[in-house]
Amino acid sequence: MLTLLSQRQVEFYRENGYLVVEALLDGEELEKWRAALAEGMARHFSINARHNQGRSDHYEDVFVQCVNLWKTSEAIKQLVTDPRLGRLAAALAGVDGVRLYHDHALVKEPWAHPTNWHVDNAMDPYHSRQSIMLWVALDDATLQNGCMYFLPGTHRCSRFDVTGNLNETRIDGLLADYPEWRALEPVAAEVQAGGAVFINGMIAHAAGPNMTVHPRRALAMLFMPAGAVYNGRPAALPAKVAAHLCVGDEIADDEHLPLIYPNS
Ligand SMILES: O=C(O)CCC(=O)C(=O)O
Ligand SMILES: [Fe+2]
Repeated sequence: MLTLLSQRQVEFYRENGYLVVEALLDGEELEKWRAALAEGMARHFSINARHNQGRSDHYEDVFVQCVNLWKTSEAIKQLVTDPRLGRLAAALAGVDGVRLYHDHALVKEPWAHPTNWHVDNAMDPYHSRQSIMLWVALDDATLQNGCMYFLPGTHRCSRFDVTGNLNETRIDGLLADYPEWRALEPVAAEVQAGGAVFINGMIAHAAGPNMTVHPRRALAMLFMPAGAVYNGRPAALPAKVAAHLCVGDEIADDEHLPLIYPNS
């Protein structure tokens, strides 16, 4: 596993709001991650309904998403709580420590629709420009099968009150709130299997449709800066964690939101 990033990579991330890293995983690790994803998703669907409950058909046509596989799969837990990944994320975000807010599997099936433009952290239970996601490609993510796209630099001027809507049929709903971004050229982030994209929680991003007959698999980790405080939006927090939080409280539940780095 790649464990060091260059100063140039850190600068690129801070300037643009995302960073593509090739070969985060070596070939053997990639196979282990793929097997863990298959096992973790099978286990998830043996417990949960196959369909994303409460979601419209449109969202189901965008991807199959499974949140918090680490809670039911020991194999996934080992991967997504790896302090080496937390250390890379913390270095890019410029924070002392990170907690795992949640993991999620994102599988774009053949003919899946595009992922609408959105801003992740605006939906999260804490607001921070240092929130960071690590999105690991378990298949080559290409222009054909739905790689991600970014509006570079938008992580510095996006607002916490505008999320974009993953559920509507228009891909560009987010831009109704940011008409000035219509002039920005999106950058496609193709990445080979085993590579990854670090994504600032406040950058505008999207993904294309899958125009191939193979799934596009990814496993992502949302890392919350240690010390982040609750904004009153429960989002994907476990209900029992949210029930004990008041707006302004630090979110520091070691059982449900483990400190990944430092992990002493
Ligand atoms: O995998 C995708 O298509 C998009 C994922 C995404 O936007 C996210 O995980 O926040
Ligand atoms: Fe996203």
